[in-house]
Amino acid sequence: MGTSGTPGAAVDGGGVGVGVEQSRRLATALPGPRSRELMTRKTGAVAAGVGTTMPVFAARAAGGIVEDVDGNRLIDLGSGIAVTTVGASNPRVADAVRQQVEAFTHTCFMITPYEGYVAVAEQLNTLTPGDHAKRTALFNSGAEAVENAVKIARAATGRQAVVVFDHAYHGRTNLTMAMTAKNLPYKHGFGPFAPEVYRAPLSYPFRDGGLDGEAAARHALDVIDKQVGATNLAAIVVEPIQGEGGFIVPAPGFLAALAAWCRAHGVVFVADEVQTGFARTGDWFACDHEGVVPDLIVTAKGIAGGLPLSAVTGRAELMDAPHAGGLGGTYGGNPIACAAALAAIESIEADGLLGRAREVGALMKARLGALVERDPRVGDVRGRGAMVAIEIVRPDTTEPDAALAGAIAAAARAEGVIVLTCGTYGNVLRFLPPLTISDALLTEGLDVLDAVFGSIA
Ligand code: PLZ
Repeated sequence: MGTSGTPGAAVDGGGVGVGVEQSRRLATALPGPRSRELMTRKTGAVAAGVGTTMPVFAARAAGGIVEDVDGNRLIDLGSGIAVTTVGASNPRVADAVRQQVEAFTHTCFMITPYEGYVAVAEQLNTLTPGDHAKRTALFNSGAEAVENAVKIARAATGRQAVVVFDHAYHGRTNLTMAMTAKNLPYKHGFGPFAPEVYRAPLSYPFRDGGLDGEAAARHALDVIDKQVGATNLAAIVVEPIQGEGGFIVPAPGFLAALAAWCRAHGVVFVADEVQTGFARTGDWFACDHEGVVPDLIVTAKGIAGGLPLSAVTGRAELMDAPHAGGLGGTYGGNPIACAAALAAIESIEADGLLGRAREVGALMKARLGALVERDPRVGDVRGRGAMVAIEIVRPDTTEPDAALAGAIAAAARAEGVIVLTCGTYGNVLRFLPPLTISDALLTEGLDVLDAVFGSIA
């Protein structure tokens, strides 16, 4: 990929980053001695609440490889949770960051503005679904942007209630904890939570008996109508494909029916595309796939090639509703992060990463689909583009098997493949590699997974 050209070709790092060889290598057992030393320091210095999926410390990363401090090279099937979509150390992003650091690192956009912020806003206004007049505001994290979307919806409607869904994940701040469904690890002991947040049932084809999208939406809207009331409701916030909740793809028509109901009742329809956005699903945004046009769209993660940046983009009249000075923050739309975002967007366009996401997805779906056919412990394969997951169950049932999912992920990691889990029941293995991964590396990662399934009873 990148400057070296052919999508899917094995690359040595020249086109995807700064010289990290694109091959898996186990120089030591994992974790190696240097990582173990660092882990001891981490335990002594870092709050215990900050967890570690893989006790292996990174030294460098590029393309589809993360190299650790002991010289091990891991195949990255997680992109640092959907962030390094254009590749860790993407050359365009790295150059843009270097140039911006030399120009200036910070002025605070609210004090003396700069062009990069405006240019990112213009890009988002163009790239997000819908051709209506739009405005954008930039923030630092996904959670911060979700909170701001709620602030904007409340200011615009004069209403307070917010509806979210079963299995939702929206962040770890107080309001977004209230919006997130899962207690452990996100909420336990951290209440009280923000009021006026209500939860509706989701379309979850593997677990709702395959309700069609419209029926699932009617079910949700009935709950919303009876328990909240449209005239109290500022916004419905939904992930078009749920991320942390288990890569749950709602049945076709579910999102469109919710959006139509919102339009009819003056409710702001907010798409949280923090995990699904920026080419991950093979379109710029997951909403594009069904032609759903949200009133507000929240983005983060893949937006800036690894730098912290997030955004709320939406209808001009909604976005302009909060009073002057009502939105902001010291670092929101930091100039280095904005330069990185412009470079990441350029990479998605110049390197054909929307198409590449579909290729990566097709390869993963074929391999994981074969696993579903072959292994009764794999209940479902689902996803869109380069966002694919399998759900691990007790053989031939839908009963979640989190212990087995955890054991499989751990065994794959021990072989040098970064595999992430997710799901309300902790039984989903999710695959979301950087789009600059080669077919060869991706295939090798999936071979390791196959072997692990064969060896775990
Ligand atoms: N909305 C849809 O996926 C972040 C969370 C990891 P922040 N998902 C990864 C963890 O355990 O903290 C996410 C998301 C969706 C919002 C967020 C929040 O984004 O940048 O982590 O605040």
